[in-house]
Amino acid sequence: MAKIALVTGASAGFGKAIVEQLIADGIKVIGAARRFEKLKALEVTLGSEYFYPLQMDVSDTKAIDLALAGLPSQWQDISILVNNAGLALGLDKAHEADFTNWMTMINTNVVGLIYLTRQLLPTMVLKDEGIIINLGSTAGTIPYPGANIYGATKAFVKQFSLNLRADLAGSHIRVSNIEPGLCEGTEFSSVRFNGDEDRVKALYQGAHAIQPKDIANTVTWVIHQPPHVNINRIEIMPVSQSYGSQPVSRD
Ligand code: 8X3
Repeated sequence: MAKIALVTGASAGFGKAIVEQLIADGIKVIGAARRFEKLKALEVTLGSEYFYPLQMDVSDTKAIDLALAGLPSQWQDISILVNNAGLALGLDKAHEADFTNWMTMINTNVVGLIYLTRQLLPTMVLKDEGIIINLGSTAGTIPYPGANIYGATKAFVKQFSLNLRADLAGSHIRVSNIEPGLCEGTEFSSVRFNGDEDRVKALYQGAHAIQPKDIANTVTWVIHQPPHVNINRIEIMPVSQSYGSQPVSRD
């Protein structure tokens, strides 16, 4: 029997690439996203035997409940959860940032992720089988100006992933946090910069950034580790990106 994965943010970017690669590996995938028409188009390409489109806004816990309750019985046995949905909004300093944007990031990157995990975890524990892969970010470890709440949500995701490992001690359920740095080929920066495509273009110019396929490769590599191996965290950057020195402001 093919395993069933649920991937959030499946309509584009990392999520879409992860869906495609999991299916190529023989895993059946429930692709969850807000934009149902994009999921339906994916279903046409991938086939309804292996792909189930699920309209779900992860920032809305009631929508998560409704979406899960409506899953056909043959799609309910989810043993792989890829918490990919997430976003950054703006790069403004904390004293200038839009508080609504902060709440949207918290509701999507944190509340949605923990709620969906909490909903699926009991069955995994009951069966003593499952893998949860969270999409964190280098921003969850490395501070930078303007990352304020985005980075904080990803720090939360990192620590939640590690704390899940602590809670699941003695079980065979695996948990990993994948932490990408600069990535292109997704809507991430366009969303962050509110559609300012010149700014997006400038960010990626000559950077040879990580591509969605690289993240999909990482996710499938994590899944295909032997059952006794847990990859706790993976920090992944393009070669062009590195660490910087700590700035010192002087009088
Ligand atoms: C994406 C990486 O550097 O834009 O999470 O925060 S970064």
